[in-house]
Amino acid sequence: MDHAAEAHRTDLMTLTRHVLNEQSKHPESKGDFTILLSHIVLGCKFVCSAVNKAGLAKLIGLAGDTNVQGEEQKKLDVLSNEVFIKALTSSGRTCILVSEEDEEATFVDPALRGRYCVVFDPLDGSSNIDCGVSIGTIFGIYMIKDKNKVTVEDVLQPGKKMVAAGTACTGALAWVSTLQLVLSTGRGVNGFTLDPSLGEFILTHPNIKIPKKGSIYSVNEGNAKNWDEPTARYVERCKFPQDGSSPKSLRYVGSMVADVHRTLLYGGIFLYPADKKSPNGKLRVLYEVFPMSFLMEQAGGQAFTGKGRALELVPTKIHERSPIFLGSYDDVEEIKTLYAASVEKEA
Ligand code: FDP
Repeated sequence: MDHAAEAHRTDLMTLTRHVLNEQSKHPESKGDFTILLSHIVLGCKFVCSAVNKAGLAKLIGLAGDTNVQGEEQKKLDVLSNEVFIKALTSSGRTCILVSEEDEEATFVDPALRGRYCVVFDPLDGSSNIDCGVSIGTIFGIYMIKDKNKVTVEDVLQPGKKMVAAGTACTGALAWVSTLQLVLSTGRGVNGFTLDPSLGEFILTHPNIKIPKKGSIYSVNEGNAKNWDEPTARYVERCKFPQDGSSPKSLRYVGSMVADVHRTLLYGGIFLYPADKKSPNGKLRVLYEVFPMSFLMEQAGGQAFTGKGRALELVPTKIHERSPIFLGSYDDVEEIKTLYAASVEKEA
């Protein structure tokens, strides 16, 4: 018997244990972050389970716009948002919440306020739900100084000020649906997989490092006719490399959470550039661009907006958008060079 392997198998590093270990490195910490995270995890598990149930309900013909009582059924993204808002509010650890689903920020009742601001997209990739393709949740966390003086400015902060970011992404392994949660608290990136029999996230991808250069590019090429020159040239180079290397493969799920999850694990680049129709790109700064850029940098990659480091952006409104290029260090470096050259040409 391999005792070392056996000991490893029975010594499970759950997400909670991992975060408590981290917490013990900060004697001043009171466990607030661990409590907050357990409420975020609840939201992530809910989204995964609701999406699985919806798929099954559709298969056996139960889904529709109305439920058995004749009431209109809530759409999954609306339902997921409600679960997140309620879980985060009741945690007693949050003060402002910004969700992709809500036009305005939610200010938590003063009696329930804590020190954290959470920005999130409860159900990213919603256009992929009906076909069972990977979707998930994206979140970023800021900390405020004074919970008695809370304003929206507390979340209009550059991404480099986030204290943590993460994603939860659905998938399937051997016909069993899975949920993988990736988390960074600013000291590297760790990946956890939900063990459905235990209901616990177990550390399965410790200390994730993105390959320095990748062989995949991920972009919606249907927008190519509206791209600017550096983006168009970069994608051309992915297909016809100038250095004699093999062309990159194209992979595009269309759920940012899934495309970035793959990029983090396999390397390469994910692009959602500006184009003539959307000069600011499509993706939202606070709860898409920032958390993903935070994870990328923590894993050794880069995130660039076409103008500068993504985490330096200072959003002026909560649903602001930005172009984004993120992934392996060398791949992002290449597109940075192309943008720098086009700025020089224009000057
Ligand atoms: P979706 O509209 O399905 O919610 O957040 C927006 C998003 O998905 C991202 O998850 C995804 O990367 C992107 O939009 C896909 O946009 P395109 O359909 O324009 O490619």
